[in-house]
Amino acid sequence: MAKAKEAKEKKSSKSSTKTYHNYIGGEWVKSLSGEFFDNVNPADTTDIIGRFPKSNTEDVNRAVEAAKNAATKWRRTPAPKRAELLFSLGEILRDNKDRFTRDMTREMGKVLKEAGGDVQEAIDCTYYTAGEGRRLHGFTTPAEMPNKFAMCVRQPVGICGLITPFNFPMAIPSWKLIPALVCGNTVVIKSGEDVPLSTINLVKSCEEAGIPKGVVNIVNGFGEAGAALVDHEDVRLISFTGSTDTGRIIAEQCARDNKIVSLEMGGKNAIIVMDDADIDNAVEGSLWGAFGTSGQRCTASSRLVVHKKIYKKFVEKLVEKVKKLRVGNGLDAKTEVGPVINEDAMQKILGYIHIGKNVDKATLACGGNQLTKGDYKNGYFIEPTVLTDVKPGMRIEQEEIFGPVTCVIPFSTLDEAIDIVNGVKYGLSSAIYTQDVNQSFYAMQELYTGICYVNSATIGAEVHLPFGGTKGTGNGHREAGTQVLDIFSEWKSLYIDYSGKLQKAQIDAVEI
Ligand code: UN1
Repeated sequence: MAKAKEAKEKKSSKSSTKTYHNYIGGEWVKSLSGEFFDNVNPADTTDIIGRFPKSNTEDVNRAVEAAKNAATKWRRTPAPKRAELLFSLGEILRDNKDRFTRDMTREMGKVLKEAGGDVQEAIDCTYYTAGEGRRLHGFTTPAEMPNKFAMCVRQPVGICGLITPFNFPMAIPSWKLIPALVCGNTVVIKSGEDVPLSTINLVKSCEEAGIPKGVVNIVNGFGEAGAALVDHEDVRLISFTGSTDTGRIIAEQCARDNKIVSLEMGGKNAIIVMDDADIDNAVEGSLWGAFGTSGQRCTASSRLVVHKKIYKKFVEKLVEKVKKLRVGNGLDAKTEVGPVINEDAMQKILGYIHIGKNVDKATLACGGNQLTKGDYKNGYFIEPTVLTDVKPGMRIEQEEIFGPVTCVIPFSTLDEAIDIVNGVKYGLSSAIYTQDVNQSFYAMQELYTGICYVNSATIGAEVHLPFGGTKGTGNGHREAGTQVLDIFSEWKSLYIDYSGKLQKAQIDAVEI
């Protein structure tokens, strides 16, 4: 277990601290482990948000049992009726947006505006995906024999285990939960250990919306709970967003058990800035893409691939703006860049800055330090950092940093830039700034990522388009859009022979 987390657990909770529980079978129940962990504000670790259960395998077993007991009734509930409850859920999320936003900023650190965007993404996902309750389209198609009908429908997969990360504490759980429910599955969620309150807020809203007992269950805690969910024989599907290392372990376990597994993992996303680009717009986009959410997005613009002709000017303008970014507690409306999530994350990011300067020998154009004084003293703050003169192949250019750090890489031709963007093991998001329609279409064709933007940063996906990446980012699935339904349902082909006799497909001749 992460050192920082252990420290959190050891910290004795004040008696006034609110205690939260797991939600299993429609009841808020204590963990059978009897253990708790403190959830702290990353901007001020003396601010303890609450005590959350450190769930064990037995808790997970109980949650899966509850999901199993609820499965048949929920599966048989007509999809439009399931969707009605989800529309109510959307209203509850909308009505509580401000409270959920503040809770999220307090436990996760992202600034209020962005936390509001996160809750909004959950609302959008809920309304959009609930609409599928009246579609969930299958198809009909001609049969090859006379007097025979053929069609294809979606059926639920069963019990789904949802393992969610810290960086989008409500949006990402909703991307998994809502389609799972509309398709007729029951779920057990293992919340991200740094952000359990936001996921509990989502689950409480499900309870309030009248989603039947046992359909949605949540266990809070660490790796033990996640592993127990992945290992459970009654869990048919695991949907995971998080690190590539954990995703690989999950995929291996799921392969052994023949489970369906959808993975959304790392990114090393890049923006190409062509010499004809509107530089100021490209700088604004880079600033937002690299330092929004303190760079803790799978879609973060962690590489800026800039044409040699405008490189110097671009770097000057960018660095000037980065130096002015206001770092602080996300609850302060003036803050532009919040803390990073915890001590481990901070050390990892500082480690990469060290590698960038001392091993890769890139130029540190600004930032590079932890902020420790004054208001920063109890938080995990890092100066927004720009490394320039970065070359393809350097570690900082290849590996996901997941923090407020971006690398600037010069190039000469569009093909060279595309090779740089594609030359990493991930393939989530990419972008190009250019005024030239031919260049933009060529880039859209050649950039091998799941998402590609023109004249916009690599972040900001909308819920009605598929989300996911190529290569090491995932395993071929897409969340969001209607494409997510292919994760949470399985196709069933139906043949109805109304000829009144035996007709053998592929064998009997049909008279024409
Ligand atoms: C993530 O970084 O894991 O496109 C999700 C975006 C957000 C979602 C990011 N809508 O940046």
